[in-house]
Amino acid sequence: MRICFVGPPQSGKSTLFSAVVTASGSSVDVSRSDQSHMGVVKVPDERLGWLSEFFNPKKTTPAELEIIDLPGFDLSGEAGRSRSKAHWTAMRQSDCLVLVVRDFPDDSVAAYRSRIDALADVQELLIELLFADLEQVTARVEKLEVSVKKPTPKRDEQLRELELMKKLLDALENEKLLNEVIASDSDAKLVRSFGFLSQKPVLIVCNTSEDKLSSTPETIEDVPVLGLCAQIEEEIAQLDPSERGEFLADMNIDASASDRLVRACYDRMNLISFLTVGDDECRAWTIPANTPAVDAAGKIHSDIARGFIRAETVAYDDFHTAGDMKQAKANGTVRLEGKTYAVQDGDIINFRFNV
Ligand SMILES: Nc1nc2c(ncn2[C@@H]2O[C@H](COP(=O)(O)OP(=O)(O)OP(=O)(O)O)[C@@H](O)[C@H]2O)c(=O)[nH]1
Ligand SMILES: [Mg+2]
Repeated sequence: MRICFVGPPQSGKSTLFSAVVTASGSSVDVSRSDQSHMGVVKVPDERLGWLSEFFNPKKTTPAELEIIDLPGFDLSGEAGRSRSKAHWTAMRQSDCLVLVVRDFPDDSVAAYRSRIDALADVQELLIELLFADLEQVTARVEKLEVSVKKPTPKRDEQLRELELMKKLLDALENEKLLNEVIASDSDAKLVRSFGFLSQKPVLIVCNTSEDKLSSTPETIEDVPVLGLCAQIEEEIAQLDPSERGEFLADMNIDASASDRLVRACYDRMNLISFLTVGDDECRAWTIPANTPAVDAAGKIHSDIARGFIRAETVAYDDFHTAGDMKQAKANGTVRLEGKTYAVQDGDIINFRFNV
């Protein structure tokens, strides 16, 4: 799963990126030729930490999230930069867009870009996503209208797609984001390869000054907002992990932005984690909510899905309360689930399979 930072120039995207990547202890921070950065962060999970202490395995593997940090660009052309093709592609290939807007005063930045207006920035970004989709959909409609005139074996399929594309075109022309319009799984499947931007889950990061943190709005344009101070977060990330807790408490912040951001993206993307445990490895796996057990098994290995027999499942909380597997079984909290069982966040699963 991949998230992508976008926003106006100098809004603090790279500062936040560096904070999140450093805090995660990840060494991956690749500067790419298109001026973007790529990093991998661990998804914080207290449950995995506890299980790892309990089982003392050779290896502990947290879930991971990829982050792309794109350089900002200004719609007004003030900054004289425009998004390159590579940047559009990076956005289309992401699973969640994080719009980072600036809400802090800074003289050095002010010289570069004078406006501090989070609402206007968000509105412009959302419109930008919409226009990018409009361009793609328009081109697709034009192409399909030509091809459906020919009696090819694909004609029925093309007619179906054309009907859907016209619906999308109508929505976009009325400034409706595609996530409101593409509702059914079959429609979503039909358009998946386009990577429409206004269809993606979006989260706003309001990069604000310390004194304004508590007054960050909960939503802007109906999109959830995470308020943070990127510069402070970067300082926190430089600290030794053991000192971070105290620092956060002093600042009256209950988790570092890195943790909160990753968690918030997880929620926006409707993702959950299930856990596997043992002496060799304790591991968290990322799946979409409501994934059937057999597909969760396939995440680990296609053989486990193919030879699926049962998912021996216990909720983390039940295991934690019981203290060990024997007691969890005695408490009747260890269940044998079938292929269609919808895996729950925090399920500890042992897949029984036979190939
Ligand atoms: N006061 C203050 N300054 C910040 C904060 N976050 C970033 N800055 C400063 O703002 C400037 C721009 O930060 P960057 O993180 O490079 O911004 P960016 O969005 O990556 O910029 P582009 O990639 O050029 O679009 C730098 O001088 C940062 O030190 C913050 O939370 N508070
Ligand atoms: Mg940057």
